[in-house]
Amino acid sequence: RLKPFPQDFLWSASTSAYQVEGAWDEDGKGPSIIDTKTDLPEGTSDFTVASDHYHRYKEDVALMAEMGFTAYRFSIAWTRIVPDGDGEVNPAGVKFYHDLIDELLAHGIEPIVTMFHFDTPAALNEKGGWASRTTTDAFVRYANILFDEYGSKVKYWLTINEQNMMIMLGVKLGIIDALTDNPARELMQANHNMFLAQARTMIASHEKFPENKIGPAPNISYVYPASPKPEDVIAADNFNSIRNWLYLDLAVRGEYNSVAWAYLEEKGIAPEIAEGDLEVLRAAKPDFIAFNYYNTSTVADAPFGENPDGRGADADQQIAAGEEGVYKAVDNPHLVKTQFGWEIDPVGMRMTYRAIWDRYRLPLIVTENGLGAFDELTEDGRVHDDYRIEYLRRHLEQTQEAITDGVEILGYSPWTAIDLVSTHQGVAKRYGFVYVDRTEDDLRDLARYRKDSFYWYQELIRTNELP
Ligand code: BGP
Repeated sequence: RLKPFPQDFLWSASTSAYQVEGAWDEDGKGPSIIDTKTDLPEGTSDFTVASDHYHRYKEDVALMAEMGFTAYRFSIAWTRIVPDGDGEVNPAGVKFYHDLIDELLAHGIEPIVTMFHFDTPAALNEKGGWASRTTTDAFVRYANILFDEYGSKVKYWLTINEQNMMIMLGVKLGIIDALTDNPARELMQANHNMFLAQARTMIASHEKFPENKIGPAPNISYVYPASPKPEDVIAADNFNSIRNWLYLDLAVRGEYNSVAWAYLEEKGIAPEIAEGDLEVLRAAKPDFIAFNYYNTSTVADAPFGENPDGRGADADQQIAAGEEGVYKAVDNPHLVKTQFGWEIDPVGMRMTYRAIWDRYRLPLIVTENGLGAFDELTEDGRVHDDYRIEYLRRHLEQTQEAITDGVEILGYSPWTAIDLVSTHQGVAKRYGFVYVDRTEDDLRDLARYRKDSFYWYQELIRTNELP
């Protein structure tokens, strides 16, 4: 009954530069805001060595090839290419990504490149960060450098990773700074400026390389009402508008949806829109929508006068919080959680595919999905991560359901190809098909070990069918 995965389906996995590369100050790389953070949020590792992929990329690409990857999603560190964000270009940084891309292509692996994954150049941050249009212009220039260097080799481009999470939770996660005394307003200005940067970048890509494909990569998650109570249903719709559609409507249609705009105005945090901005936003069209999916949200009514944020300290990119008068996030009693408290909802992924497809009718690529767990390396050098296989299998079953529902899906790129450092929960929270031997404080030898999920994914890719 289920439709098969398309023959040319992109079987991939993902990483991001600052979480996997290490070599944070080598070969002319400038500091990003991740590198200059001195007071890291609790539980966060430093990223100076990470998984040392910068020095071991050949070994890592060989492992990806062994699994049979037909694509690999990674990000380029802006400050390797332009160390201070908008000045001189660093030839050694440019060369590193040529080498990586060439290595992938030599193994028949299609690169899927994220241009920006949380690592804003520190020098631009000092000049006002994303709330300043200096950063918008600098990004567009950087993007053009990337197209000129790699545009003839790289067909798939992602502009900005999880812009919505950066804006909603980035300060807490330590991946963006808010520098003024009205941070919520400042972040919404940063958001607007990022969309302008993205729109101009999409237009530039289409002009320079019409055959290449480019799109946004937000984190999208279906929102359930906590009950059929009409007030809960409205709360779910509100949260959906400000968490999901605010971001995708701007990326795809170049407009603020009316519910989100009313919310921004009411809060006094609406961005300043300069003349001509909306024309630029509307002129840009993505070729696909990439999205990261970990789980759904469930929300209830949040009456004024009651504090709806019952889990403020636990909130992160997958554990929603709440806002008085808007929504209150609650646990979904029908779902179990990972070891890190994230609900697991494969059917919600099918709903997410359908919701995005229904609203925009653009092909989709999953650029993250996966299970963070405390993996254990056994004495014989294996990792028995049957829980991860189960997680991925159930999400891929629902992906096939969505394909059968008629959704056009181009590829699946789970988080992560190899173990790397979590955004805010350290080295012990692992996602990879390949185990990297290090702990928080002890780098050991950073040796690579194939997990059981490695062989499972290999079999899946070989047969193009779920084992
Ligand atoms: C997404 C980010 C990734 C990644 C992932 C897992 O929000 O795009 O960079 O880290 O979540 O999150 P974590 O590392 O917090 O478990």
